[in-house]
Amino acid sequence: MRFSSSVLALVAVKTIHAATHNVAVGQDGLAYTPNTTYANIGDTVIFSFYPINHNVAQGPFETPCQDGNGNGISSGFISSSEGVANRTFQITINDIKPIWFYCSEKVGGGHCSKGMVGVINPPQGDNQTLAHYAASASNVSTTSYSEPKQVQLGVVVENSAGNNTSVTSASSGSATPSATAGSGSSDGSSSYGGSTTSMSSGAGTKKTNGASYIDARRWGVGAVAGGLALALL
Ligand SMILES: [Cu+2]
Repeated sequence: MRFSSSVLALVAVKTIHAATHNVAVGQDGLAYTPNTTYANIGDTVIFSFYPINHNVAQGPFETPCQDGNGNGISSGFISSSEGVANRTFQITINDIKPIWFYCSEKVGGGHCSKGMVGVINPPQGDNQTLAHYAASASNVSTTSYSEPKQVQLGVVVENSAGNNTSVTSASSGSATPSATAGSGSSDGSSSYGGSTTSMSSGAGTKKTNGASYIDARRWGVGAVAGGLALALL
């Protein structure tokens, strides 16, 4: 009994000390910054997206720019016209296996081929390095890229710090911009026109694609729940 309780204690400590790692996507050109992350089980990795259009897709080391069986993490495309996007992609590390990932945007010769690759927990003492992965990727034609999946093995979360706003970003609070954004005139709720300090939170609500927005909200609920769970720990 004594033994098992100390195991439990260890587990608890490990949970409490779960860390958060941040990765900027496209902030420094066609790159993830940092491109290598060392994360423990239970840690969270948060990807923040910069212009113009990127994603994070996992695939086997042997076949860069391709998602293999398609069962790995996938952020779906997240775009920003300026500054950090108003959505992030977040994953929780469930084991310490390497996670090789890339951007499957094909514009400009293909981001993956241009070096937009990264890894979480690269193998140690192994010749599978990120440099090798990138070198192989540079030879992959965009016609061979896997089509990006939708969100998988992670959540897309509203990023209130995001400023992906177009002309008239409303101040209406990030949580419920919703369908009205597209349909226009009717309710006039969140007064644009007038006023003042356009916004406190800076939570821009992107109006262009309602579909993925709703999706983001849906995932956001899970994230909030996850956050609560963390807080309870
Ligand atoms: Cu990209």
